[in-house]
Amino acid sequence: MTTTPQAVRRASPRTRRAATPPDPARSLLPDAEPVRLLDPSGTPLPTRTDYPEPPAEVLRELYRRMVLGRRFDTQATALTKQGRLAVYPSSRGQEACQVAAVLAVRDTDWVFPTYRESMALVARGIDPVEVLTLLRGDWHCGYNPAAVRTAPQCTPLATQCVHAAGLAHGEAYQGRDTVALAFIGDGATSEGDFHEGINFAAVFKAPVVYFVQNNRYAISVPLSRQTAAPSLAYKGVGYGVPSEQVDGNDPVAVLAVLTRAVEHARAGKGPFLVEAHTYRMEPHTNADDASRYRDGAEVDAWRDRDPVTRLETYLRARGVLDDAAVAEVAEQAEAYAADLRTRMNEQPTVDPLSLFDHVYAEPTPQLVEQREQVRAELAAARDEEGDA
Ligand SMILES: Cc1ncc(C[n+]2csc(CCOP(=O)(O)OP(=O)(O)O)c2C)c(N)n1
Repeated sequence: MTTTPQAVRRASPRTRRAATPPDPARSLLPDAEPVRLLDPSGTPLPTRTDYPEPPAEVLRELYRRMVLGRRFDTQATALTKQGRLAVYPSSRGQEACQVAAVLAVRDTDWVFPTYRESMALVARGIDPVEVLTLLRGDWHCGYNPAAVRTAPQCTPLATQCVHAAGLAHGEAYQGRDTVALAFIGDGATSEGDFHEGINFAAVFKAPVVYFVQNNRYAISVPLSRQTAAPSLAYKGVGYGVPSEQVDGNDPVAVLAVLTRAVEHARAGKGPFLVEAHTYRMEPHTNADDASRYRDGAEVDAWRDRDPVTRLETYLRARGVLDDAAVAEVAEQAEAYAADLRTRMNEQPTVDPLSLFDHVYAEPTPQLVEQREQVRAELAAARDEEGDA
């Protein structure tokens, strides 16, 4: 007797279940909805008992660093208008992501930032003047990456994903439990380096957390023109990497999800991918006009989901933040910005000839020639100034 398709469909439920192997992809997929622990008004949501809330003192520190971070960001934008900074990519609106991410890792872990992460770096405790050195037009990143376990801010999109995989693999290979946290934007997840980095990390179980800040735009390219994936977090499954989505304007949820992702990586279970849904409130940089590609009503809608206000409302309601504490943090933020202004207004002494240092261990003949050309031009300019 032959078995017809109809007969297979009629088979008992027990037989059918036994014939279906478990789907290994299921455990890798993110939840369909982003994790959210506070609603946009700051009211706690009782829906996610699987993500324990971080302790109150950690949340107070998260709030403090977010307020300082926002003030830093506003000051940096002002410095571009005063000619003290060549360019600045603001992360206003992304404070929950920027600050929670660095609170989720240890000082001994490594952070791999992009140009968008100046706020994250100051939240990590790096001197703000050092953080802005590159954007001021100097040739180096301003800080010693090895000393602060933070790579230089990457402008070439997604290259940091490969660096993070290599560093994390190297650290694990040497028996250390260092985790690498790689920031990346939504647009950059279309770059080859993102895919190569996450694939390498998955194959070698390198302890990397890939943290995608989906701020809806890659300069003027909206997410809808960037990907057909249901969400960017789904990009993990093809590489065997578990992932999660989170409301990126909910500071409590971002910290809870990233804390778990970091624990996963540190426990030797390999990389983890987190996608935070957030919004870039400012233009791509001060050199961009965002009104040419997005609508003011959209920006206003996101203003209502402000992460700083959301956390402040929640902490006040919980009784762990009051007027005096809020005023004290605001005062700290003003002092921080004033110090940054003063130091950024000091004329930096830069030696144009240092541009040629450290390009190669042995300078090429072309570099030697170009260096000589610049040296002669500088000397001539000095002579002219002397004559005048
Ligand atoms: C390899 C590479 N291609 C193109 C660019 C030019 N570029 C700079 S920023 C940017 C958009 C990136 O958007 P996204 O990854 O979403 O990050 P966001 O700027 O929104 O933080 C582009 C295309 C670049 N820096 N590097």
